[in-house]
Amino acid sequence: MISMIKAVLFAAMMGAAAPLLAQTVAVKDAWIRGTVQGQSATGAFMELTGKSSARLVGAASPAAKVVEVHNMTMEKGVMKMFAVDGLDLPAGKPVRLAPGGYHVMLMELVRPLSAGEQVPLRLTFELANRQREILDLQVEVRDLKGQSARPASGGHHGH
Ligand SMILES: [Cu+2]
Repeated sequence: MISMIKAVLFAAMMGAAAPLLAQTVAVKDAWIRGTVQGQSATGAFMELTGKSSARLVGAASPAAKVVEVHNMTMEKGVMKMFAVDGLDLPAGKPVRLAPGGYHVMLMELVRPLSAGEQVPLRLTFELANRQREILDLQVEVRDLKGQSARPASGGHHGH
């Protein structure tokens, strides 16, 4: 923790412009919902935990031309989905991106995504000192119901 703070302070003092490779935010249970032929968009879901406070401010993937952070709310009985400019991650508190709520939206997909494949996804975070961190992931595509194509590996009960 101390060394991380020192590293961040050092970067701030140096006025570093280049994004750091992410060490601040941990990702758990990331998955992308698989698509059918002709479907142009899908969602990526995961659990994010910041060691210190951070904000998810962007995402990108070679599988989609447009990637945005979205949220969903119920409005007069209708689910509405909209882009947000970021998602706050309070220090030490897991934040879930899950169907029906926050998600990373992949739009203008360049091809269908089938269960079992791995899709690169890059997340950009902004830290409390405005420094940006990049996190590159390989995210497993699951079927439409969110089931893994791989045999269950246990430990999938949430808390
Ligand atoms: Cu969306």
